[in-house]
Amino acid sequence: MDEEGNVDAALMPKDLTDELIVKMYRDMSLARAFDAKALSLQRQGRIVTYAPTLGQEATQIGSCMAMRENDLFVPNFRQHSLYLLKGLPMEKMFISLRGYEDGSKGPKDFKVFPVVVPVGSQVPHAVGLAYAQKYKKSNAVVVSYVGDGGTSEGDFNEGINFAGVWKVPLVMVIENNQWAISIPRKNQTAAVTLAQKAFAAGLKGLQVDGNDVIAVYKAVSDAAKLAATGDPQVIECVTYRLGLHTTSDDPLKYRSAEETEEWKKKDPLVRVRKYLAKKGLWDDSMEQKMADEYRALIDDGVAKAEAFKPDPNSMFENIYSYIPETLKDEEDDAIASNYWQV
Ligand SMILES: Cc1ncc(C[n+]2csc(CCOP(=O)(O)OP(=O)(O)O)c2C)c(N)n1
Ligand SMILES: [Mg+2]
Repeated sequence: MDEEGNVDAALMPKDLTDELIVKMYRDMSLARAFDAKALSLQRQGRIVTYAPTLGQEATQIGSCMAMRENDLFVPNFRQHSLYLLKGLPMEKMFISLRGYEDGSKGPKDFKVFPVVVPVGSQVPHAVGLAYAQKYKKSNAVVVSYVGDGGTSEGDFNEGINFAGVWKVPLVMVIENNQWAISIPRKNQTAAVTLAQKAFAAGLKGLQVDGNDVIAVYKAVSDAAKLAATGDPQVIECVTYRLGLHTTSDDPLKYRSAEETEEWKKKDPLVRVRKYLAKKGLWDDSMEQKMADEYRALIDDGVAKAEAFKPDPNSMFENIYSYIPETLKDEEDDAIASNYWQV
């Protein structure tokens, strides 16, 4: 799909109905509305540091929609939309962003792993999880995400190397948003593409327009089918981080406003909306209705998250599978001192 919303009909995935494309647009819009709210709350001191997804919605929603119900997701720290799409309630999104682990606990059989911050460290986990699917003879495929910067890490290269040797059901999505904080793509690697890093590990690598939700959907659907047969795949989605690295960052210190303006012309939402409008599937009143619906959903989530009172003892959970003696002593002291009762 080009920037004017024109699609090459010969390349259109057969299973992609108009209804699904409307869903894609709605999901991308929810991701963007959530993102705007999170940024605003951080600026008011109501949530902790936040890594925006602005501009990267097609990569995330297209890849997520391409996977089947029982497939598993191993993100890094920027794929907030996966949690929303896979069923994490809105209030939990904000509870998590307010710093409470309770927000990461999804519904039963939740398919998305928690956020990880050490860059690249999710890749060996994803490969191990994919190996476990093969071992258990489950037909689930694992999709994992890494940034352009993350592909320079040992973890990424070690991970895909083992994926090739073990022939695991893995789709590795490289979310190439052109920047790793202040390091531009051209200073990240001399490799012509990031997709080609797959070849050294014996995997297939494909580069796709990461701002074209239909292209991402097609590439990841095809890759998932191959991965399920023990043929792991790497997909590089070429996109752009329109916003800040995180709320602790000021991109104007290291990149030009002109560059960002150029990428705004490739906005992944605008082209889908143009496509739908041309087909008579979307109009201004639907846009307004959706915006009102999402505002209510998000405001309700924020209100519930701000009313949430964490159990102070929960800070001792989720670290070990059991509580070691030393930590137990600290927990006992904390309970005895009642120090959180202020
Ligand atoms: C091992 C490690 N080194 C450095 C950092 C600090 N850091 C956080 S995000 C980031 C850049 C990541 O860039 P990229 O992989 O392109 O992902 P993006 O943030 O662009 O989504 C860095 C250097 C970290 N979290 N972990
Ligand atoms: Mg990046």
